[in-house]
Amino acid sequence: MQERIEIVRGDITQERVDAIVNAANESLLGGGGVDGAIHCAAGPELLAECRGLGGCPTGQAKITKGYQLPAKYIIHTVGPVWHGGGQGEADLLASCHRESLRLAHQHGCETLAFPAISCGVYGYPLSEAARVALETVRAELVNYELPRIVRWVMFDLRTYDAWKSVLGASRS
Ligand code: AR6
Repeated sequence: MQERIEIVRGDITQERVDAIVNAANESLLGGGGVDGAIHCAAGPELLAECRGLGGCPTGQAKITKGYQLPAKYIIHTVGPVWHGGGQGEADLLASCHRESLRLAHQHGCETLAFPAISCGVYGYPLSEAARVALETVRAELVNYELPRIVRWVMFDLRTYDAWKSVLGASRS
């Protein structure tokens, strides 16, 4: 299982994978952070498709085309805002990962890239988010042959280190 999970540093908009995941908000109409970078790189047709989706509740996911991205699809998921951990944040973050994987599987994606959902302006603590993300994906991959590879693409070193240390701890 572990060989199906990768953690790298980089800009997710440049990933040559079948689908990338966007950390969106419930409007699905763009924003800052990775969402802004994805809309900018994919081009205005992405916003046009998103307008027809009618938003997305927290913990759910919706898929669009990738337009000008190297990725064929974008899976837009809405992570929880961190309120201290007592408002179902971990369940919602796990659901984002499960729903994204399910859509990737349904669309025959061999490769899927995630950012650190909720770890920017939504304020989720890094090591707790890493644990939820990695445990959820690892448990779900047992049920699916596809995606074959799930890669986290981390923009900054702190996030990369948090994911690496959770993955390393689970390997030993
Ligand atoms: N590639 C990979 N990761 C990135 C990139 C990139 N190009 N740019 C930023 N990150 P955030 P959230 C990282 O704030 O916390 C938006 O406005 C970033 O360093 O983008 O889920 C939405 O519209 C951080 O580790 O998402 C929502 O309103 C991670 O992506 C809200 O932000 C997530 O940070 C969602 O907040």
